Amino acid sequence: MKPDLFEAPDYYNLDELLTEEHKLVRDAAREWVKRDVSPIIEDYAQNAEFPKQIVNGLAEIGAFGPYIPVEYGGAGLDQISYGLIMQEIERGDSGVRSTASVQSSLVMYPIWKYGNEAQRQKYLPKLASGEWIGSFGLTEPDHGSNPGGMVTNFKDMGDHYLLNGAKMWISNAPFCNVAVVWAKNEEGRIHGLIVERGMEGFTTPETHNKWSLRASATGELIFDNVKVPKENILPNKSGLGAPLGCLDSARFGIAWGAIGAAMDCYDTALRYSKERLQFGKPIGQFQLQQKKLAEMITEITKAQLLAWRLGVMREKGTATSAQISMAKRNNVEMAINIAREARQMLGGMGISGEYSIMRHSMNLESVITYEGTHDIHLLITGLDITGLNAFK
Ligand code: TGC
Ligand code: FAD
Repeated sequence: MKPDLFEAPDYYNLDELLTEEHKLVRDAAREWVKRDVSPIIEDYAQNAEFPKQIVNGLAEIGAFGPYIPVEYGGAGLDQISYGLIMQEIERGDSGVRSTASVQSSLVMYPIWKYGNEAQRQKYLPKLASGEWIGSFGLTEPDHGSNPGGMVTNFKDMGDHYLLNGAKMWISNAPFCNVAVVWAKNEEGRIHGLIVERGMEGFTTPETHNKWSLRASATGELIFDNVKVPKENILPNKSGLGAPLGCLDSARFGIAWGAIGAAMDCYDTALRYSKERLQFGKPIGQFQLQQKKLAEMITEITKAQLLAWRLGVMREKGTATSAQISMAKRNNVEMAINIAREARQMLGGMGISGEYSIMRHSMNLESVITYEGTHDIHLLITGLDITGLNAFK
Protein backbone atom coordinates (compact mmCIF):
# COMPACT_ATOMS: atom_id res chain seq x y z
CA MET A 1 0.00 0.00 0.00
CA LYS A 2 1.09 3.60 -0.67
CA PRO A 3 2.54 5.59 2.29
CA ASP A 4 -0.16 7.28 4.38
CA LEU A 5 0.05 10.96 3.37
CA PHE A 6 -3.37 11.82 4.83
CA GLU A 7 -4.15 15.48 5.44
CA ALA A 8 -7.52 16.07 7.08
CA PRO A 9 -9.87 18.44 5.28
CA ASP A 10 -11.36 21.20 7.47
CA TYR A 11 -13.01 23.55 4.98
CA TYR A 12 -15.08 25.48 7.52
CA ASN A 13 -12.36 25.72 10.19
CA LEU A 14 -14.27 23.36 12.47
CA ASP A 15 -11.14 23.02 14.60
CA GLU A 16 -12.25 26.36 16.09
CA LEU A 17 -15.23 24.53 17.59
CA LEU A 18 -12.98 22.00 19.33
CA THR A 19 -11.30 22.34 22.71
CA GLU A 20 -7.57 21.77 23.21
CA GLU A 21 -8.42 18.40 24.74
CA HIS A 22 -10.48 17.41 21.70
CA LYS A 23 -7.58 18.24 19.42
CA LEU A 24 -5.06 16.36 21.57
CA VAL A 25 -7.25 13.26 21.64
CA ARG A 26 -7.93 13.48 17.91
CA ASP A 27 -4.30 14.03 16.97
CA ALA A 28 -3.10 11.13 19.12
CA ALA A 29 -5.59 8.82 17.42
CA ARG A 30 -4.60 10.20 13.99
CA GLU A 31 -0.91 9.59 14.61
CA TRP A 32 -1.57 6.09 15.88
CA VAL A 33 -3.62 5.20 12.80
CA LYS A 34 -0.84 6.50 10.53
CA ARG A 35 1.82 4.56 12.41
CA ASP A 36 0.11 1.31 13.39
CA VAL A 37 -2.93 0.81 11.17
CA SER A 38 -2.29 2.23 7.70
CA PRO A 39 0.90 0.22 7.01
CA ILE A 40 -0.68 -3.15 7.75
CA ILE A 41 -4.42 -2.90 7.21
CA GLU A 42 -4.57 -3.65 3.50
CA ASP A 43 -2.79 -6.99 3.97
CA TYR A 44 -5.06 -7.97 6.85
CA ALA A 45 -8.16 -7.03 4.83
CA GLN A 46 -6.89 -9.00 1.84
CA ASN A 47 -6.28 -12.00 4.13
CA ALA A 48 -9.66 -11.54 5.88
CA GLU A 49 -7.97 -11.36 9.26
CA PHE A 50 -8.35 -9.04 12.25
CA PRO A 51 -4.96 -7.55 13.25
CA LYS A 52 -4.95 -8.55 16.92
CA GLN A 53 -1.68 -6.72 17.57
CA ILE A 54 -3.50 -3.36 17.39
CA VAL A 55 -5.68 -4.08 20.43
CA ASN A 56 -3.18 -2.54 22.87
CA GLY A 57 -2.89 0.57 20.73
CA LEU A 58 -6.68 0.94 20.60
CA ALA A 59 -6.73 0.81 24.39
CA GLU A 60 -3.91 3.37 24.62
CA ILE A 61 -5.67 5.97 22.47
CA GLY A 62 -8.79 5.61 24.63
CA ALA A 63 -10.86 3.82 22.00
CA PHE A 64 -12.19 1.25 24.49
CA GLY A 65 -14.69 3.16 26.61
CA PRO A 66 -13.82 6.77 25.69
CA TYR A 67 -16.64 8.16 27.85
CA ILE A 68 -16.65 5.44 30.53
CA PRO A 69 -15.48 6.94 33.88
CA VAL A 70 -11.79 6.54 34.70
CA GLU A 71 -12.65 4.68 37.91
CA TYR A 72 -13.67 1.75 35.67
CA GLY A 73 -10.63 2.07 33.40
CA GLY A 74 -12.36 4.21 30.76
CA ALA A 75 -10.89 7.42 29.35
CA GLY A 76 -13.49 9.69 31.01
CA LEU A 77 -13.78 11.85 27.88
CA ASP A 78 -16.77 13.71 26.47
CA GLN A 79 -18.96 12.73 23.53
CA ILE A 80 -17.14 14.84 20.94
CA SER A 81 -13.83 13.24 21.92
CA TYR A 82 -15.49 9.85 21.51
CA GLY A 83 -16.71 10.89 18.06
CA LEU A 84 -13.31 12.20 17.02
CA ILE A 85 -11.62 8.93 18.05
CA MET A 86 -14.13 6.96 15.94
CA GLN A 87 -13.57 9.34 13.01
CA GLU A 88 -9.82 8.79 13.11
CA ILE A 89 -10.04 5.02 13.49
CA GLU A 90 -12.49 4.67 10.61
CA ARG A 91 -10.23 6.91 8.53
CA GLY A 92 -7.94 3.88 8.79
CA ASP A 93 -10.56 1.15 8.42
CA SER A 94 -14.25 0.67 9.28
CA GLY A 95 -13.54 -2.84 10.57
CA VAL A 96 -11.10 -1.55 13.17
CA ARG A 97 -13.67 1.07 14.18
CA SER A 98 -16.22 -1.74 14.47
CA THR A 99 -14.10 -3.48 17.07
CA ALA A 100 -13.85 -0.25 19.06
CA SER A 101 -17.58 0.54 18.66
CA VAL A 102 -18.68 -2.87 19.85
CA GLN A 103 -16.28 -2.91 22.78
CA SER A 104 -17.22 0.61 23.92
CA SER A 105 -20.87 1.20 23.09
CA LEU A 106 -22.28 -2.28 22.92
CA VAL A 107 -20.38 -4.12 25.67
CA MET A 108 -18.91 -1.59 28.13
CA TYR A 109 -21.89 0.80 27.88
CA PRO A 110 -24.58 -1.76 28.88
CA ILE A 111 -22.41 -3.13 31.69
CA TRP A 112 -21.82 0.41 32.95
CA LYS A 113 -25.43 1.61 32.53
CA TYR A 114 -27.49 -1.52 33.19
CA GLY A 115 -25.06 -3.57 35.30
CA ASN A 116 -24.48 -3.62 39.05
CA GLU A 117 -21.30 -2.50 40.78
CA ALA A 118 -19.83 -6.01 40.97
CA GLN A 119 -20.29 -6.46 37.21
CA ARG A 120 -18.73 -3.05 36.49
CA GLN A 121 -15.71 -3.87 38.65
CA LYS A 122 -15.31 -7.32 37.17
CA TYR A 123 -15.58 -6.53 33.46
CA LEU A 124 -14.99 -2.85 32.67
CA PRO A 125 -11.26 -2.52 33.54
CA LYS A 126 -10.40 -5.67 31.54
CA LEU A 127 -12.40 -4.42 28.55
CA ALA A 128 -10.91 -0.91 28.77
CA SER A 129 -7.36 -2.28 28.71
CA GLY A 130 -8.10 -4.66 25.85
CA GLU A 131 -7.22 -7.66 28.01
CA TRP A 132 -10.73 -8.89 27.17
CA ILE A 133 -12.62 -8.35 23.94
CA GLY A 134 -16.41 -8.26 23.94
CA SER A 135 -19.20 -8.88 21.46
CA PHE A 136 -22.88 -7.89 21.37
CA GLY A 137 -25.52 -10.41 20.38
CA LEU A 138 -28.80 -8.90 19.22
CA THR A 139 -29.31 -9.97 15.57
CA GLU A 140 -30.59 -13.48 14.88
CA PRO A 141 -30.85 -15.45 11.63
CA ASP A 142 -34.57 -14.60 11.34
CA HIS A 143 -34.62 -11.30 13.24
CA GLY A 144 -32.40 -8.47 12.02
CA SER A 145 -34.29 -5.21 11.56
CA ASN A 146 -36.95 -6.55 13.90
CA PRO A 147 -34.94 -7.59 16.98
CA GLY A 148 -38.08 -7.58 19.13
CA GLY A 149 -39.05 -10.86 17.45
CA MET A 150 -35.95 -12.66 18.80
CA VAL A 151 -36.31 -16.30 19.83
CA THR A 152 -33.12 -16.72 21.90
CA ASN A 153 -34.40 -17.42 25.39
CA PHE A 154 -33.47 -18.34 28.94
CA LYS A 155 -35.22 -20.28 31.68
CA ASP A 156 -34.85 -19.81 35.40
CA MET A 157 -33.46 -23.10 36.73
CA GLY A 158 -33.30 -21.97 40.35
CA ASP A 159 -29.55 -21.56 40.84
CA HIS A 160 -28.74 -20.55 37.22
CA TYR A 161 -30.31 -19.56 33.90
CA LEU A 162 -30.40 -21.96 30.95
CA LEU A 163 -29.73 -20.09 27.67
CA ASN A 164 -30.66 -21.40 24.21
CA GLY A 165 -30.63 -19.84 20.75
CA ALA A 166 -28.30 -18.31 18.19
CA LYS A 167 -27.08 -14.88 17.16
CA MET A 168 -25.75 -14.11 13.70
CA TRP A 169 -23.51 -11.45 12.11
CA ILE A 170 -21.74 -10.68 15.37
CA SER A 171 -18.62 -8.50 15.24
CA ASN A 172 -15.68 -9.78 17.34
CA ALA A 173 -17.54 -13.07 17.98
CA PRO A 174 -14.79 -15.50 16.90
CA PHE A 175 -12.33 -14.31 19.56
CA CYS A 176 -14.49 -12.53 22.14
CA ASN A 177 -13.85 -13.34 25.79
CA VAL A 178 -17.26 -12.12 26.82
CA ALA A 179 -20.59 -11.45 25.07
CA VAL A 180 -23.52 -9.26 26.06
CA VAL A 181 -26.44 -11.33 24.81
CA TRP A 182 -30.07 -10.26 24.51
CA ALA A 183 -32.61 -13.01 25.20
CA LYS A 184 -36.20 -13.43 26.32
CA ASN A 185 -37.22 -14.84 29.68
CA GLU A 186 -40.17 -17.18 30.15
CA GLU A 187 -42.56 -14.19 30.12
CA GLY A 188 -41.09 -12.97 26.82
CA ARG A 189 -39.30 -9.97 28.38
CA ILE A 190 -35.88 -9.11 26.87
CA HIS A 191 -32.88 -9.08 29.24
CA GLY A 192 -29.14 -8.73 28.79
CA LEU A 193 -26.94 -11.64 29.96
CA ILE A 194 -23.15 -11.64 30.21
CA VAL A 195 -21.87 -14.87 28.67
CA GLU A 196 -18.21 -15.81 29.04
CA ARG A 197 -16.09 -17.91 26.70
CA GLY A 198 -15.58 -21.30 28.26
CA MET A 199 -19.17 -21.72 29.45
CA GLU A 200 -20.26 -25.16 28.30
CA GLY A 201 -22.48 -25.11 25.20
CA PHE A 202 -21.31 -21.65 24.06
CA THR A 203 -19.59 -21.60 20.64
CA THR A 204 -18.62 -18.79 18.23
CA PRO A 205 -18.07 -20.04 14.66
CA GLU A 206 -16.55 -17.51 12.27
CA THR A 207 -18.46 -16.21 9.24
CA HIS A 208 -16.33 -16.51 6.09
CA ASN A 209 -16.57 -15.23 2.52
CA LYS A 210 -17.28 -11.59 3.35
CA TRP A 211 -16.44 -9.01 0.67
CA SER A 212 -16.84 -6.24 3.24
CA LEU A 213 -15.27 -5.46 6.62
CA ARG A 214 -12.67 -8.11 5.93
CA ALA A 215 -10.29 -6.89 8.64
CA SER A 216 -13.03 -7.37 11.25
CA ALA A 217 -13.90 -10.83 12.53
CA THR A 218 -17.61 -11.66 12.28
CA GLY A 219 -19.29 -14.77 13.57
CA GLU A 220 -22.20 -16.45 15.28
CA LEU A 221 -22.95 -16.89 18.96
CA ILE A 222 -24.53 -20.27 19.58
CA PHE A 223 -26.07 -21.22 22.91
CA ASP A 224 -26.87 -24.86 23.47
CA ASN A 225 -28.18 -25.25 27.01
CA VAL A 226 -25.61 -22.78 28.37
CA LYS A 227 -25.72 -22.50 32.17
CA VAL A 228 -25.40 -18.79 32.90
CA PRO A 229 -24.81 -17.84 36.55
CA LYS A 230 -27.60 -15.71 37.96
CA GLU A 231 -25.20 -12.91 38.81
CA ASN A 232 -24.58 -12.46 35.05
CA ILE A 233 -27.94 -10.87 34.26
CA LEU A 234 -27.88 -7.08 33.77
CA PRO A 235 -30.27 -6.00 36.52
CA ASN A 236 -30.98 -2.33 35.85
CA LYS A 237 -32.86 -2.30 32.54
CA SER A 238 -34.91 -4.76 30.50
CA GLY A 239 -37.11 -4.65 27.40
CA LEU A 240 -36.12 -3.80 23.82
CA GLY A 241 -35.25 -0.27 24.93
CA ALA A 242 -32.17 -1.70 26.70
CA PRO A 243 -30.30 -2.91 23.57
CA LEU A 244 -31.67 0.02 21.57
CA GLY A 245 -30.16 2.41 24.12
CA CYS A 246 -26.74 0.86 23.41
CA LEU A 247 -27.35 1.30 19.70
CA ASP A 248 -27.89 5.04 20.21
CA SER A 249 -24.33 5.30 21.46
CA ALA A 250 -22.87 3.11 18.72
CA ARG A 251 -24.82 4.86 15.95
CA PHE A 252 -23.52 8.21 17.21
CA GLY A 253 -19.96 6.85 16.88
CA ILE A 254 -20.69 5.63 13.35
CA ALA A 255 -21.99 9.07 12.34
CA TRP A 256 -18.48 10.34 13.15
CA GLY A 257 -16.64 7.29 11.88
CA ALA A 258 -18.15 7.53 8.41
CA ILE A 259 -16.70 11.04 8.10
CA GLY A 260 -13.24 9.54 8.60
CA ALA A 261 -13.71 7.06 5.74
CA ALA A 262 -15.02 9.86 3.51
CA MET A 263 -12.12 12.17 4.41
CA ASP A 264 -9.61 9.49 3.50
CA CYS A 265 -11.25 8.88 0.10
CA TYR A 266 -11.50 12.60 -0.64
CA ASP A 267 -7.91 13.31 0.40
CA THR A 268 -6.61 10.42 -1.72
CA ALA A 269 -8.60 11.52 -4.77
CA LEU A 270 -7.57 15.17 -4.37
CA ARG A 271 -3.87 14.25 -4.22
CA TYR A 272 -4.19 11.87 -7.16
CA SER A 273 -6.00 14.51 -9.23
CA LYS A 274 -3.00 16.82 -8.95
CA GLU A 275 -0.45 14.11 -9.82
CA ARG A 276 -2.15 12.11 -12.55
CA LEU A 277 -1.63 13.56 -16.03
CA GLN A 278 -3.91 12.84 -18.99
CA PHE A 279 -4.09 14.82 -22.22
CA GLY A 280 -1.02 16.69 -20.95
CA LYS A 281 -2.77 18.09 -17.85
CA PRO A 282 -3.41 17.01 -14.26
CA ILE A 283 -6.88 15.41 -14.24
CA GLY A 284 -7.80 17.83 -11.43
CA GLN A 285 -7.83 20.57 -14.06
CA PHE A 286 -10.81 19.04 -15.84
CA GLN A 287 -14.19 20.41 -14.80
CA LEU A 288 -15.78 16.98 -14.37
CA GLN A 289 -13.15 16.00 -11.81
CA GLN A 290 -13.43 19.35 -10.01
CA LYS A 291 -17.19 18.85 -9.75
CA LYS A 292 -16.62 15.54 -7.98
CA LEU A 293 -14.08 17.03 -5.57
CA ALA A 294 -16.12 20.17 -4.87
CA GLU A 295 -19.21 18.11 -4.09
CA MET A 296 -17.21 15.77 -1.86
CA ILE A 297 -15.80 18.54 0.32
CA THR A 298 -19.24 20.18 0.53
CA GLU A 299 -20.85 16.94 1.74
CA ILE A 300 -18.00 16.22 4.18
CA THR A 301 -18.36 19.71 5.65
CA LYS A 302 -22.13 19.30 6.09
CA ALA A 303 -21.59 15.91 7.76
CA GLN A 304 -18.94 17.37 10.09
CA LEU A 305 -21.36 20.07 11.21
CA LEU A 306 -24.14 17.53 11.79
CA ALA A 307 -21.85 15.30 13.85
CA TRP A 308 -20.44 18.17 15.89
CA ARG A 309 -23.90 19.53 16.74
CA LEU A 310 -25.10 16.04 17.63
CA GLY A 311 -22.07 15.69 19.90
CA VAL A 312 -23.01 18.89 21.72
CA MET A 313 -26.56 17.61 22.20
CA ARG A 314 -25.35 14.15 23.32
CA GLU A 315 -23.11 15.81 25.87
CA LYS A 316 -26.05 17.83 27.22
CA GLY A 317 -28.21 14.69 27.17
CA THR A 318 -30.77 16.23 24.81
CA ALA A 319 -30.11 14.29 21.57
CA THR A 320 -33.06 12.08 20.62
CA SER A 321 -32.73 8.61 19.10
CA ALA A 322 -34.32 9.98 15.92
CA GLN A 323 -31.70 12.72 15.69
CA ILE A 324 -28.98 10.07 16.02
CA SER A 325 -30.64 8.01 13.28
CA MET A 326 -30.62 10.99 10.94
CA ALA A 327 -26.89 11.56 11.44
CA LYS A 328 -25.99 7.88 11.06
CA ARG A 329 -28.02 7.59 7.88
CA ASN A 330 -26.87 10.84 6.31
CA ASN A 331 -23.19 10.45 7.09
CA VAL A 332 -22.89 6.83 5.98
CA GLU A 333 -24.65 7.59 2.70
CA MET A 334 -22.38 10.60 2.26
CA ALA A 335 -19.32 8.39 2.79
CA ILE A 336 -20.45 5.59 0.49
CA ASN A 337 -21.16 8.09 -2.31
CA ILE A 338 -17.79 9.77 -1.85
CA ALA A 339 -16.00 6.42 -1.87
CA ARG A 340 -17.67 5.57 -5.16
CA GLU A 341 -16.84 8.89 -6.81
CA ALA A 342 -13.28 8.86 -5.46
CA ARG A 343 -12.77 5.37 -6.78
CA GLN A 344 -13.76 6.50 -10.27
CA MET A 345 -11.36 9.43 -10.07
CA LEU A 346 -8.45 7.01 -9.69
CA GLY A 347 -9.47 5.13 -12.82
CA GLY A 348 -8.05 1.61 -12.84
CA MET A 349 -5.88 2.36 -9.82
CA GLY A 350 -9.10 2.91 -7.88
CA ILE A 351 -9.73 -0.80 -7.61
CA SER A 352 -6.19 -1.57 -6.45
CA GLY A 353 -5.15 -2.28 -2.88
CA GLU A 354 -2.35 0.24 -3.47
CA TYR A 355 -4.95 2.77 -2.35
CA SER A 356 -7.50 2.60 0.47
CA ILE A 357 -10.59 3.68 -1.48
CA MET A 358 -11.93 0.32 -2.67
CA ARG A 359 -11.52 -1.12 0.83
CA HIS A 360 -13.46 1.82 2.31
CA SER A 361 -16.10 1.41 -0.37
CA MET A 362 -16.62 -2.27 0.40
CA ASN A 363 -16.52 -1.68 4.17
CA LEU A 364 -19.20 0.97 3.96
CA GLU A 365 -21.62 -1.59 2.49
CA SER A 366 -21.66 -3.16 5.96
CA VAL A 367 -21.76 0.16 7.76
CA ILE A 368 -24.87 1.19 5.80
CA THR A 369 -26.51 -2.09 6.88
CA TYR A 370 -25.50 -2.66 10.49
CA GLU A 371 -26.66 -0.69 13.50
CA GLY A 372 -29.97 -0.29 11.64
CA THR A 373 -30.21 -0.32 7.86
CA HIS A 374 -30.44 2.82 5.74
CA ASP A 375 -34.18 2.12 5.28
CA ILE A 376 -34.82 1.60 8.99
CA HIS A 377 -33.22 4.94 9.87
CA LEU A 378 -35.32 6.67 7.23
CA LEU A 379 -38.45 5.12 8.75
CA ILE A 380 -37.36 6.25 12.22
CA THR A 381 -37.20 9.82 10.89
CA GLY A 382 -40.53 9.30 9.13
CA LEU A 383 -42.16 8.11 12.35
CA ASP A 384 -40.65 10.99 14.29
CA ILE A 385 -41.97 13.71 11.99
CA THR A 386 -45.39 12.21 11.18
CA GLY A 387 -46.17 10.24 14.32
CA LEU A 388 -47.19 7.38 12.00
CA ASN A 389 -45.41 4.01 12.24
CA ALA A 390 -44.48 2.59 8.82
CA PHE A 391 -42.54 -0.42 10.21
CA LYS A 392 -45.49 -2.68 10.68
P1 TGC B 1 -40.51 -0.03 19.37
O1 TGC B 1 -41.86 -0.52 19.74
O2 TGC B 1 -40.39 1.20 18.52
O3 TGC B 1 -39.61 0.20 20.65
C1 TGC B 1 -39.50 -0.79 21.67
C2 TGC B 1 -39.04 -0.09 22.94
O4 TGC B 1 -37.74 0.46 22.73
C3 TGC B 1 -37.75 1.89 22.92
N1 TGC B 1 -36.84 2.45 21.93
C4 TGC B 1 -35.64 2.91 22.25
N2 TGC B 1 -35.02 3.04 23.43
C5 TGC B 1 -33.77 3.56 23.43
N3 TGC B 1 -33.15 3.92 22.30
C6 TGC B 1 -33.73 3.80 21.08
N4 TGC B 1 -33.07 4.14 19.97
C7 TGC B 1 -35.04 3.28 21.01
N5 TGC B 1 -35.91 3.02 20.01
C8 TGC B 1 -37.01 2.50 20.60
C9 TGC B 1 -39.21 2.28 22.69
O5 TGC B 1 -39.52 3.49 23.34
C10 TGC B 1 -39.92 1.10 23.30
O6 TGC B 1 -39.89 1.22 24.72
P2 TGC B 1 -41.11 0.69 25.62
O7 TGC B 1 -40.68 1.05 27.00
O8 TGC B 1 -42.30 1.45 25.11
O9 TGC B 1 -41.20 -0.79 25.37
O10 TGC B 1 -39.73 -1.24 18.69
P3 TGC B 1 -39.99 -1.96 17.32
O11 TGC B 1 -40.06 -3.42 17.62
O12 TGC B 1 -41.14 -1.33 16.58
O13 TGC B 1 -38.64 -1.70 16.50
C11 TGC B 1 -38.25 -0.40 16.21
C12 TGC B 1 -36.97 -0.39 15.33
C13 TGC B 1 -37.25 -1.03 13.98
C14 TGC B 1 -36.63 1.06 15.11
C15 TGC B 1 -35.79 -1.03 16.04
O14 TGC B 1 -36.06 -2.30 16.44
C16 TGC B 1 -34.49 -0.95 15.24
O15 TGC B 1 -33.75 0.00 15.44
N6 TGC B 1 -34.16 -1.95 14.36
C17 TGC B 1 -32.83 -2.03 13.77
C18 TGC B 1 -32.05 -3.13 14.45
C19 TGC B 1 -30.60 -2.77 14.64
O16 TGC B 1 -30.19 -1.63 14.56
N7 TGC B 1 -29.81 -3.77 14.94
C20 TGC B 1 -28.43 -3.54 15.21
C21 TGC B 1 -27.79 -4.78 15.76
S1 TGC B 1 -26.21 -4.45 16.51
C22 TGC B 1 -25.20 -4.12 15.23
O17 TGC B 1 -25.55 -4.03 14.11
C23 TGC B 1 -23.80 -3.93 15.62
S2 TGC B 1 -22.74 -3.62 14.32
C24 TGC B 1 -21.44 -3.16 15.26
C25 TGC B 1 -20.23 -2.79 14.55
O18 TGC B 1 -19.53 -3.73 14.08
O19 TGC B 1 -19.90 -1.58 14.55
P1 FAD C 1 -33.23 -7.60 7.25
O1 FAD C 1 -33.79 -7.08 8.51
O2 FAD C 1 -33.69 -8.95 6.78
O3 FAD C 1 -33.49 -6.53 6.10
C1 FAD C 1 -33.43 -6.87 4.71
C2 FAD C 1 -33.92 -5.63 3.94
O4 FAD C 1 -35.29 -5.37 4.28
C3 FAD C 1 -33.13 -4.37 4.29
O5 FAD C 1 -32.94 -3.61 3.13
C4 FAD C 1 -34.04 -3.64 5.25
O6 FAD C 1 -33.86 -2.22 5.22
C5 FAD C 1 -35.41 -4.02 4.70
N1 FAD C 1 -36.47 -3.94 5.72
C6 FAD C 1 -36.58 -4.66 6.88
N2 FAD C 1 -37.68 -4.29 7.57
C7 FAD C 1 -38.26 -3.29 6.85
C8 FAD C 1 -39.41 -2.48 7.03
N3 FAD C 1 -40.20 -2.58 8.14
N4 FAD C 1 -39.74 -1.58 6.09
C9 FAD C 1 -38.94 -1.42 5.00
N5 FAD C 1 -37.85 -2.16 4.75
C10 FAD C 1 -37.51 -3.09 5.68
N6 FAD C 1 -25.68 -7.48 14.79
C11 FAD C 1 -25.45 -7.61 16.12
O7 FAD C 1 -26.37 -7.86 16.90
N7 FAD C 1 -24.19 -7.49 16.62
C12 FAD C 1 -23.12 -7.23 15.84
O8 FAD C 1 -21.99 -7.10 16.32
C13 FAD C 1 -23.34 -7.10 14.42
N8 FAD C 1 -22.28 -6.92 13.60
C14 FAD C 1 -22.47 -6.95 12.24
C15 FAD C 1 -21.38 -6.95 11.38
C16 FAD C 1 -21.56 -7.03 10.01
C17 FAD C 1 -20.37 -7.09 9.09
C18 FAD C 1 -22.88 -7.07 9.47
C19 FAD C 1 -23.11 -7.13 7.99
C20 FAD C 1 -23.96 -7.08 10.32
C21 FAD C 1 -23.78 -7.04 11.71
N9 FAD C 1 -24.87 -7.13 12.59
C22 FAD C 1 -24.66 -7.23 13.94
C23 FAD C 1 -26.21 -7.34 12.08
C24 FAD C 1 -26.90 -6.09 11.52
O9 FAD C 1 -27.30 -5.25 12.55
C25 FAD C 1 -28.08 -6.56 10.67
O10 FAD C 1 -27.53 -7.13 9.48
C26 FAD C 1 -29.02 -5.43 10.32
O11 FAD C 1 -29.68 -4.96 11.47
C27 FAD C 1 -30.06 -5.84 9.27
O12 FAD C 1 -30.65 -7.06 9.59
P2 FAD C 1 -30.74 -8.22 8.46
O13 FAD C 1 -29.37 -8.41 7.91
O14 FAD C 1 -31.41 -9.39 9.07
O15 FAD C 1 -31.64 -7.60 7.30
